[in-house]
Amino acid sequence: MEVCGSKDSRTESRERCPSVPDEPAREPANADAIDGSDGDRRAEIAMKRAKRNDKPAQNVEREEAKPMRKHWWRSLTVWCLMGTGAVAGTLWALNRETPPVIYDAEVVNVFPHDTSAYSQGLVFDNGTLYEGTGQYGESTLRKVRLETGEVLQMVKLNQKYFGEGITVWEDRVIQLTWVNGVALVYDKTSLKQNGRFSYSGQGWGLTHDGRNLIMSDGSSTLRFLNPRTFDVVRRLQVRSEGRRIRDLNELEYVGDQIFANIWHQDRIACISPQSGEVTAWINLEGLLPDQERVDAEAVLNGIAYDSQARRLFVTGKNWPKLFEIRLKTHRESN
Ligand SMILES: [Ca+2]
Repeated sequence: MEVCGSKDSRTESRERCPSVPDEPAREPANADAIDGSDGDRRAEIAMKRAKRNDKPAQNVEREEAKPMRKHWWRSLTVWCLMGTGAVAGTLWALNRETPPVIYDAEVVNVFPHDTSAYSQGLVFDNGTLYEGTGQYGESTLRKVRLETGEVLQMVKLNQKYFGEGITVWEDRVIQLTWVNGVALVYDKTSLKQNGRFSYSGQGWGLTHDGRNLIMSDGSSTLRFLNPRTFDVVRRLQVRSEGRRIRDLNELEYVGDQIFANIWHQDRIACISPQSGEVTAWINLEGLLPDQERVDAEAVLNGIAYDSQARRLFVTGKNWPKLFEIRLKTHRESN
């Protein structure tokens, strides 16, 4: 009748019966079952039972301490989690509550600017001002004498291209085209085209941080590109006080920040290249009065930085002037 544990079938039954324990060093299950008259044997069994039931006090304490130790660890874990949460919450709140600085612009110099130049990209490199212009059939890349606005050298783009942002990378000038998905590469001395890259989506502004090219496309995302392959290295979402900032247009890397003017707005965002957070806004309202603008599309669109003399230049589409400006703190925004 008994299957599990029966002597002859033990191995087989252990596999079939989960309740079968490991092989014990067994004593008779019932001392009474021992052949009755052997008193010494009974006494030995009784002593063993007593030993088995009489656990050393040290072991008892250890077992009683287990729940306390578990409780202590649980409390410590809870406090650690609460502490971490509090620190993270504080950092988040500080980040949220630190508004960008507002700068006003003090005009240092005013230079002439070609009113036929639909400015899309501006760069100052080793004493030379480079400008890229847009519009189908009118797009150009040019070198300009800063002080007079005189065009020193110029190439016209194929009429199928709408020129956009430019940057100088090593001995080359790279110029984006709006929706053509093509970046044109020129020798920066001769302005002869000697290469091209392709990219997905639109091309608006272009600059670099000394390591990667940085490109805007009218959205709130900047793309960091390998300058030798144009492959996307990373993307940066630009936000100000929790809100995404769209229409990022002409770019310039200034110090350790990315400057981006916002399409159809007279202000420049100063962006952390690490976090994408706007750390400051440059207010340029009134820099060029409306009566000096040829039409509604004559908007701010051109930032260049002379890193050697630490001069900052701005202009716009068909603006008659190019401004050298100095930043001064206006107020903390609310
Ligand atoms: Ca620029």
